[in-house]
Amino acid sequence: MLPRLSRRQFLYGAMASGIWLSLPSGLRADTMGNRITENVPAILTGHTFDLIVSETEVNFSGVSRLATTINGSIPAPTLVWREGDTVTIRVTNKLGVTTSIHWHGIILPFQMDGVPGISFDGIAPGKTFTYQFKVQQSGTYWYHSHSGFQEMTGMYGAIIILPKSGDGINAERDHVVLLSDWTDDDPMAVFARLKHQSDYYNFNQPTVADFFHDARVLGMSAAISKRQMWNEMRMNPTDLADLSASALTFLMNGRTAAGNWFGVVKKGERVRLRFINGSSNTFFDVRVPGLKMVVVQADGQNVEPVTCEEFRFGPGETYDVIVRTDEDAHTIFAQTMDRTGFVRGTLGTTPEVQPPVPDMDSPQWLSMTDMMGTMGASAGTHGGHDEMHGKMAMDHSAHRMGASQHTGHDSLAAPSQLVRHARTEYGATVDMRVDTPRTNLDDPGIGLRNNGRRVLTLDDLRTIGGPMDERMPAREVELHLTGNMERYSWSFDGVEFGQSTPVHFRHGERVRVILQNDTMMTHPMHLHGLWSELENDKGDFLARRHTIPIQPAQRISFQVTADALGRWAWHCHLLFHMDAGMFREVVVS
Ligand SMILES: [Cu+2]
Repeated sequence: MLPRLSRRQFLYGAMASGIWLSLPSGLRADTMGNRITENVPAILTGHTFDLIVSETEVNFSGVSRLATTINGSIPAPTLVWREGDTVTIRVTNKLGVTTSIHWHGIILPFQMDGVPGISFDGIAPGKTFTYQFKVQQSGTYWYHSHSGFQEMTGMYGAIIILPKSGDGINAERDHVVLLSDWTDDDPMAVFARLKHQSDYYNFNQPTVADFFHDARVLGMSAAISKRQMWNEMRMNPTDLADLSASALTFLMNGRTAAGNWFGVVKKGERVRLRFINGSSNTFFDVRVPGLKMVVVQADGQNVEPVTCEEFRFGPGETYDVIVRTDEDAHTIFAQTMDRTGFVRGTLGTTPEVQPPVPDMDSPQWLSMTDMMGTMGASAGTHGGHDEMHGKMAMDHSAHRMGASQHTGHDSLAAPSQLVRHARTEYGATVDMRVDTPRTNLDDPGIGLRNNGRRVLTLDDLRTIGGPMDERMPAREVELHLTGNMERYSWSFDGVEFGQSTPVHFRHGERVRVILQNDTMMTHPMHLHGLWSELENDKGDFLARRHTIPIQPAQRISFQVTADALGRWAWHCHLLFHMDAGMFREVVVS
């Protein structure tokens, strides 16, 4: 029984993964006591790797399409490196356009980082580029194209770096679980549609029935003001994702939900699952129903083990968890944040056993908290989508007093709470400014609040070993994540990448970066080449990350030790946000 599968998925999902399965059955890496069990992509080990970028025919939904692949598979081969080794990766471009590969989360010389226009010129058609660098870290990472929309059409794969001297994480079984999204449409056309109408793919629009529900619960006048408020803002409380299941098929290790990726485990085993969100547009909420997950690593860095039943992660992020199986089969369930779709796979002793698949949760509406931060919270925001009672003035300047309540800090021990909107935020590229941001990191986010499950939050994370640098930050850099939903414009401080100048870090400095989200969407912010050390609002170190998700109306900070000279990219990892302008160059000099 496959609940909630669309007819399309049901009919075609089963055949979906078979089309290109002409790969050599994977190699087995048997090292450090952890067994990496191959499934779909090849597993490549050693010091030297040859990767061929080309177009390959795939079929995920009943129609054949050309994907952009590495060595012919989706996902690309899993690369297994060893900490301390120097790796050489020859990438040959057999496409008709320039390509690139970026090693996400890997600390390396900037010329090897793989961002065309910043690190290098890209790899021209017919050419081979040789990446070479020393591997200075261990853990779970991934790689993907940084050219055009190639990542969205299949160019992503896992990287496992084996620690030089053990990482203290014991597991009898080890599986990569790489989640992604796929569209049958030309991504360029999808992008153009979003530019034209940003809620084109939102099929959870408020309906007449919703209005009468509100009228019943809140009273007619409150229901009218609630609707008016959203209309005046030209925003939509259900805008949780730019692209829904109407445009996307969700994949687990290259399989659709119906294709049901299978990972072999024995009953009672300790299993390490290396979750990678390699999607271009999708936040996933992940569970193994019935089992507790012990999170042992975030973004490749070991954390003090924390037990949860569910976690949310966005494009770019990785989490390693340990589960102990207690049945012959368990479902891995990943539903999208907007609750329009899911993907699932099975851990089990044999593929024949089919564990139950849960229903998706129902979608929730954005609340005042998601729009205005703490002021919204004090206006009463608890559960459901009934919190919009009363008419909130949408002239944000009325709330400017939020900023003046906080006096400036003369010490940099804790991040500044004073909200500073740049002059460039007052223009047509920005449709919303938050003056009373929330700094709480223990909020799991919309749709996960009070759902009866123990959901991981950023506040739960503690990287083992503490910060890489004990120095107090020498200065603060504050930037706001901004956008105009109607124009589908995304930016830092209202400035799209094309108009922007680089952010400068002095070589060797310890600097605090404050990001405030003045939009209604969660942005997974990825800084290349340097670690982002997340802290709480008191300045206490939490976790070393390469990608930090920032919720609507949230203000968070991290510290950076600018120890890597060169030019680096810093951007939202939602592919279309990056392309629409939420991208900055960072120069360390
Ligand atoms: Cu974004």
